[in-house]
Amino acid sequence: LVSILRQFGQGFSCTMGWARCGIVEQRLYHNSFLRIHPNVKQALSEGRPIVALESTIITHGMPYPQNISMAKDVEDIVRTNGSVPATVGILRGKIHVGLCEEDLLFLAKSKDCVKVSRRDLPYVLSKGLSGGSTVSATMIAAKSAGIPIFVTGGIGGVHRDGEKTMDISADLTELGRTPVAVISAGVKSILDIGRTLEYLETEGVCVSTFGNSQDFPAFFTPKSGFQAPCNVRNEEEAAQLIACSLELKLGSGLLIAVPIPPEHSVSGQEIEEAVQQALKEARLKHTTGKEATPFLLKRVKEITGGKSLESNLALIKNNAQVGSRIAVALSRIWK
Ligand code: PSU
Ligand code: MN
Repeated sequence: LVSILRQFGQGFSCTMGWARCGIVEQRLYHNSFLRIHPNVKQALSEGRPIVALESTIITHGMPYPQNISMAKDVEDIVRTNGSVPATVGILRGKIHVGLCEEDLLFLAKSKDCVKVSRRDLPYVLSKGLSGGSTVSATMIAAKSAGIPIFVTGGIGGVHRDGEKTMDISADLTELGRTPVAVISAGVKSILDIGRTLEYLETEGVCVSTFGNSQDFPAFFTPKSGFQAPCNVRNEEEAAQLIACSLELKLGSGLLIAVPIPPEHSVSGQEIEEAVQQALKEARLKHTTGKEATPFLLKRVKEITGGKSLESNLALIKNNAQVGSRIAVALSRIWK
């Protein structure tokens, strides 16, 4: 099998083909916790564009049944735009890269799935548990499988009052240490966006907006009031940015922030009021640690009467389209 994979590797004119085969070999012989779906494996061996997707958004970010229809729609959008979707999830102690419909439904319906970040992986895997992968855990899985592009809705960040509580998402340190490009709609205003951008700078993460503005988006709204350090105007420029980072072997990730399409954005003031109320409730209830983000997301949704969920769905689908096209553009220049 190794020799077949090597021959495959020789068929590629470029180093990425080799690197991918190397990763497949490594997986077969060294990482018994990784399961790559046959469709994803085939796409990897053929050098086709692939987009990794997270699953905490399914298990902890949205209610059933919106979560399952979102997960399937996003995969379809990735396919329609030319890439192979690879949703990452943890099932019975294995990290799956690429989920079948049954697995997706299991995660969407499950009430006791763990929210799995980098620090949770050894525990969850060694105990044979199941869970949704956060941005940090999904980046690790994507890197292990050889997938450089990952689409999500929003990443974690420095929480408001983070300078006192030290509640800073592991997503930010992961972006500093794992070479995967994360396509998101920026950072939610439940977080301290200014400090999040500062932290990303410290971690050496290349942060770029996508489109015709350098305004860093705030998830539900296209502008956060902060500027991103970089801007790419289209999929080709985004792919060149990612290819450059990979070629330099910086070892760090990139954050490509795609603003929500204006027709789906919620008024900044309406969101801010909901966020303030949710934060107050979280403080009263002493909701901290990994429960903080899911609690705030749920309350903002309830307070806005479901409006935030509608925008959430629209922006994720938009990110999936952009991310899939970036993966296609990258596959042309980075083999
Ligand atoms: N932000 C969202 N929706 C989400 C998350 C963040 O708008 O579903 C999830 C992502 O999986 C992210 C995680 O990686 O929450 C961050 O959690 P924490 O803040 O506990 O690091
Ligand atoms: Mn946290």
